[in-house]
Order: sequence, then structure tokens, then C-alpha cells
Amino acid sequence: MKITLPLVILLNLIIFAQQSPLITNIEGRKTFSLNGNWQIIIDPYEMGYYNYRYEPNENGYFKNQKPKNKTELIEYDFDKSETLKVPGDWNTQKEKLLLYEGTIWYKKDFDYQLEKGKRLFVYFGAVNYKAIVYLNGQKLGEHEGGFTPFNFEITDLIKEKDNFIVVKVDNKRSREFVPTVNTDWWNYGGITRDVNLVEVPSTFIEDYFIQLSKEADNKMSGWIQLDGNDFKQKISVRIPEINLEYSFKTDENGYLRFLFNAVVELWSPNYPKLYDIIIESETDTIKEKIGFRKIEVKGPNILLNGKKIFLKGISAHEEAPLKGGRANNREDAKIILNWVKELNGNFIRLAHYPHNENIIRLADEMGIMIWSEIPVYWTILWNNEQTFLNAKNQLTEMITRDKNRTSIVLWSVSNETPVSEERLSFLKRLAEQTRNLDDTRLITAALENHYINDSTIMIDDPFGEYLDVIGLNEYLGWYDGLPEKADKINYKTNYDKPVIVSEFGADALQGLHGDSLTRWTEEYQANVYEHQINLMKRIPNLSGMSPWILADFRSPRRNLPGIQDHWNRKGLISDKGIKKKAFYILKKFYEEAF
Ligand code: GCB
Repeated sequence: MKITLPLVILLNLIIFAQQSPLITNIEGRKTFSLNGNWQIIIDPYEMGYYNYRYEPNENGYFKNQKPKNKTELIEYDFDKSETLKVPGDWNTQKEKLLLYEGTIWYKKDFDYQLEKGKRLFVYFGAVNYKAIVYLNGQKLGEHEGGFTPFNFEITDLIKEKDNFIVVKVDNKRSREFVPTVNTDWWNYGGITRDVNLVEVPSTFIEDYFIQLSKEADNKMSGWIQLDGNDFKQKISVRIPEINLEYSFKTDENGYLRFLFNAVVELWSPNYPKLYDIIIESETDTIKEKIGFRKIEVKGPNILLNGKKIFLKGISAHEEAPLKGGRANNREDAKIILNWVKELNGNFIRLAHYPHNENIIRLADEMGIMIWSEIPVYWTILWNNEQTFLNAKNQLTEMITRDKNRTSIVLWSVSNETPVSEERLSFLKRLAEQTRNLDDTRLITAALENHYINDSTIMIDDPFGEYLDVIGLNEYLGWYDGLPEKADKINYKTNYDKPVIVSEFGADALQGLHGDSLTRWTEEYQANVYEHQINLMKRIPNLSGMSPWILADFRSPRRNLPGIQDHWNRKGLISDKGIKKKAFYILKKFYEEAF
């Protein structure tokens, strides 16, 4: 059949929504790792997907074909191709891929014995940016967005022997994507997080939410959702350490809401207490470690467990310290969070997209509060509904994955987006979705601000009205004047809400020294930090800060030879892990100030 144009367009339509339920508690499940070496084909012209008329080819590379006889023409061979490690970005694994933006096909063979009556899903922690997944030559589905998990059910397709999974990964940037073409970070492509097969009972606990109740003290509330066909089940929730056990029944849709009494010790940075939580249905059991705390705002203050708290933080990209590339494991997370502790911090802003789950689970254990955000960054296409649905889907996947993680106290929906009517309506809808999914966390965004006279900057971005906490990025001393300019500026806001200075900073090449007004030196950066710290004391409603940034990170925007060489140098720590002078200034401030 000749494929007509509308069908081509249809095939290319991006499907954001999950086609099967997102399995959220991977750690407590029976899993089989598909990590390791995958065969790859670098395919900049998408030969494996389109024919020469640019129509989808039904015999694309996903068929993993071999010539059946000596005459057959097959122009690829996965098994003779090179390999890449999963999880991992491709850019830092092969020099020729450092700046590659396009399609790479990944293939892995595996055997799997699925227990009778069980269901099987293939789960991807993240693929940047667009993934099309095939099993044994059949398409499972697509996913768009490079920083959130997705899965497909493969119960009916899996064989005991000789399965092959193929993923078309495409990290080409595009104006309507989230993020859009213009960012200040590396566009690391590939299967950047773990891939697992996840085995579950035929009816399983698909998802649940458990938090301290907002309505009453010493109560917990939440919900549980089953997936399968045996929806009416008896469910128990247990916290063995405090001898707590309650039983409930799910309704005909496999859903239940609960509210019960529970007296627990509260989680905080000084006492990151976690409890084993066991949720058991008639067919499934899951076990997770969860802490309990309350995060609220009262006028200009942030309250943790009812007490005013100052968030002493730092921003970070998801880059592996020392070795570079995307961070993807617990060891990377440990280095990053130990640096936060060394700074005397209690807070990290995970910029500018959802980071991998390791760092969030470790922050739960170490008592570090988290700001988590989606890549609605700078100049998204505000009036494009597909762009909105994409952003909303990424937000939903972030919250779905992390809503039971104690350390997350702030959901951020955008960064430095220019004020306009269209942008306001876009962001309002994201804030609404955030509250619908989780009304126990605070909502924030890094907002716009502007001068109202030579010495006063106003924070009155209209989106502030819809937020709990105002995020403020400012670069006095770097993009705006010299370091001492910070002494002459006052900030004002018309919001009676907490303000977090979510960015300030300056570039310094570690080891480059000079006087405190010579750009790119450690002394200049230290100078900026000193003046900024004085400014912090004058920021209205200041409740926290996360200067920009913990460590130098790769960015193709940064072209100055000998200094930047494609690195943003605003790190307090170099890409080799060496601390710059400013690190110690911030550390001292956090030690003494609060
Ligand atoms: C910003 C952005 C951040 C950049 C930073 C910079 O305002 O939010 O993504 O990396 O400035 O270094 O210019």
C-alpha cells in the first residue's frame, strides 16, 4: 500500500501519554537489568526509519534483518556494529559523538523466562530526547522528553529465547520541544538512565501516594491504585517500626483513598528519619523507605514541620562529577550531595530538568531538601498546544515518579521565561496541574524581574500570584555591572511570599588568578560572592538561596578559548573536582549565618 501524506503525518504525531501505567516503585520490584553494551547504528539521515521518499519504511532497522541468502540486499547489520554503554550519554563515550545531534539506533538481545500469570514491562529511566521502542520487530510505542521515565507492557510479546529490543533515539533539537533549541547545557543524547524489565503480578499496585495529612496532625492520607483485572481487593498499609497496620478495600476501579492516625518522628535535614512502608494487596506487595515532614509557607516564611527554615543551597546540573557526562548512578549522586554537606548546605536545586532517581533517594537518606524542575526554560513556544501538552506530560511524569520522596519540597515549573499573556496562561495551567497531582509540596519558578529606577529592581512578575515561593535569578556583578554593583541595588516585591534567590554567580577558571576585578579569575568570582552575600541580607522575604552553580558544566554556548572551551565556568568546583575560592566563601556564610 502506498502511504499517503496524512498517514505519514499521523505516524509522526508525538504521543506523550503513557500507553501503559508508569511503574513508580521499581526499586521494590523483581527486575532484570538490560544495562550494559548495546549495539548501535549512527544514522544521521534516518535511513533506518524513512525510505527515499521520506515515508516511514516498514522494514526499518527495528526489524534487525539479516540477508536470508546471498542475493538479498540488507544495508545494515547490528551485530557487526559498534557498541555504547547503557546507561550513558553517547557524547562522552565516543569522541566523534561529542557534538552529535540526530538519530542513533540501539539494539540488545536477551532471553527471559516470564513466570506464568505474571506481567512484564520494559522500563526506561530516561532517553534523550525522543525514543521509539520496538520489541522483536514490533513497535511498542514512543516517548518524548529526555528526563523522565516511561515503560511499555511486553507480556504478550516476550519469548523465552532470542528477544531483541531496538530503540531509535533522536536528540535533534526543535523549536517546539521542551526544552526548545536554546539552552545553556549540553544536549547529551542516548539511553541516559537504567533500562529494566520489571515483572509484576497480573493485578499489581500500580501507584500510591502517602503523606502526612494537611488537614490534621498525626494523620496520614493518600491513595492507592491497582492495575489489572482483579480490582476489588483487600489492601493493608503497614509501618512495622511503629506497629501500624490498617486495612482497606479498593473500589471497582481498583482505587482507594485513605486517612488514618499515625504518630511518626518527622524527617528533617538534622534527622532524616525514614520508615519502611509496606503496602500489600491480595496479589502484590511493595516495600519502600519513606520519611514524613510538612512543608508550608506562612507569609514570607517557609516552614518545615511548623518551624521557620532557611534553605541553604546550591544549584546543580545532572553531570557526573570528575568524569563528566550525564550522571546516572548512586556514586555520582553521593559525590554531589557530599559537596552540598561540605558547604554546610541543606538544599539543592536540581536544574533545569528532573534528575535521576538516585540523587533523590540519597537526598532522602542524607537529609537534603530538593527543588525539582521541568525544562520549561527561556523561550518555549507558549502558544503551541503540543508544546504545552509535552511540558504537562513531563511535569506529570516527574511528579508521578517522585511524589513519595520526602526530600522534594519544591516543584518548579519554569526558569527565566519572558512575561507575556500567552506565557502566563501556559504556566498557570502547569501550576494547576502540579496542585492537582500533589498539594503537599510548594510550587515555585525562577521569575523575571526588572529595574524601576537605577537602584531598585522589582519582582512583580504576574506569574508570582500562582506560586507559593518566588524564585529569583540575578547576575549582579557578572552580566549586570561589576561586583560592587550589588551593594547599591535594592530589591522590592509586591508579594508577601518567601523568596529564594535561585541563581547568582560568576565564571572562574580554576587555577586562574588575578585581582578581584579581572574576569575569569577565582578572585573575581570570590568578589562576586562576597558582595552577593551582603546583598542577600537585603533581599525582601529571603527564605533560601541556590547560587549558580556547584560544578562547572558543559555548554556549547560557551566558546571563549582557553577559558571556557565549551564549559560554563560558574562552578564553585572545577570539572576536575577542585574547589575554587568562592566555595569557601559560601561555606563560611552557611556555617555562620543561620
Ligand atoms: C541563567 C540560567 C542558567 C545559565 C546561567 C548562566 O540565568 O538560568 O541556565 O546557565 O544563567 O550561566 O548564564
